[in-house]
Amino acid sequence: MTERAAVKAALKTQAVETPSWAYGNSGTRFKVFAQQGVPRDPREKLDDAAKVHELTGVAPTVALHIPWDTVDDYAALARHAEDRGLRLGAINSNTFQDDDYRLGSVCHPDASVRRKAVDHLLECVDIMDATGSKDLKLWFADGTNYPGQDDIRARQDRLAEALAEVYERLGDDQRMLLEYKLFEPAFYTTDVPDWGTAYAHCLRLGPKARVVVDTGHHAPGTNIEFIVATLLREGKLGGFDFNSRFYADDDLMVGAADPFQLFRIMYEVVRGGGMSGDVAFMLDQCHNVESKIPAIVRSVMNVQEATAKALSVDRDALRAAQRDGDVLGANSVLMDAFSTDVRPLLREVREEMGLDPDPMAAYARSGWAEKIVAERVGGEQAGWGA
Ligand code: PSV
Ligand code: MN
Ligand code: MN
Repeated sequence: MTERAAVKAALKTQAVETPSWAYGNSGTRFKVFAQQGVPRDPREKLDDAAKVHELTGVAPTVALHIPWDTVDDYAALARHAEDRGLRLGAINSNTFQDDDYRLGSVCHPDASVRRKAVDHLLECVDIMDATGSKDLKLWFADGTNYPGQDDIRARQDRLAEALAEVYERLGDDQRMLLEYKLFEPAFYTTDVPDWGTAYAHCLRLGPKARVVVDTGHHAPGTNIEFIVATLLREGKLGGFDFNSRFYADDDLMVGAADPFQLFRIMYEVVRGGGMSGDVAFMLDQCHNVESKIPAIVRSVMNVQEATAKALSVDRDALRAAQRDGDVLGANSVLMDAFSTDVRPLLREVREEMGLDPDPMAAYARSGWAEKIVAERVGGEQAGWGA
């Protein structure tokens, strides 16, 4: 296989998971702008996700969020997905929306609230059994706002205890993906604030527990690719929640704010053997002012572009320059790959997959946007949170 053919083959097998909540209305704490044609239930979200997969060919799974995507029959929902060429992906838990969780969920000082939270996580594993989902994705809003509010160390003990109970419940092929976030909604301490804390818990739990890197969850200036390299080296990178940020947890389209950072991350993924299928490439975005489906298509394409550039790095030349201590030469090798226009290559990849080479234009021509606006009348639109 030529190098170009190998790059194309890798791009054809890469899978990007789209989040059910990105198809619904979302906003800031100031306002949610409703858009016409937005899904009213989980099935309609899957219908939109199927469109994204049809256009890109590389978005075969959809992450669910419970209870936002609650249905009576999860096996039937999985069949609805299958009928559209999709599978259900990670199950995201939600222990941050009930009044009971004012002081936390699995880290709450009151054992009865912790019990409620753990029961929800166990229910999520039941749902995974019904949907065939492999990953349980955990993000906790737990934390404190004021020094002294609660015992930092005791909260870690409660967290460890809760995670251990859920870990025990996982099936052989199921994984627990633990996501960290620097701050928000808590402003003084967050109970899983960084990759080190997530890693320490995952290490204790065992091989089925891995860390999720949400690209919007770090302090400004954090070298995310270093974290990626380290987690991959330790066999503990479970996946990504891809999005862009200019300031904090902005949840913008991935690759929009800093395509160079996305390339650097993808280079470490490629370098560290992360293209094997073990690392989940998920999107975690909210589209507030832009149209949902084309925004998700754009994000999928941005991941592909960064991946294509990362796969195109001349690794022999890079190794040689690094070995020779050729600082500028090594940097040039990497920059050459980043500066390459990979869009023609991706157009070829899509044509070889029987797809339109330009998914954005194909969506605009498809009539889907007009169809959902005409058909999805009445009922309540789904939002980030319902
Ligand atoms: C909240 O910060 C958040 O954006 C996390 O990144 C989760 O992955 C996502 O919501 C869904 O719960
Ligand atoms: Mn996330
Ligand atoms: Mn987030």
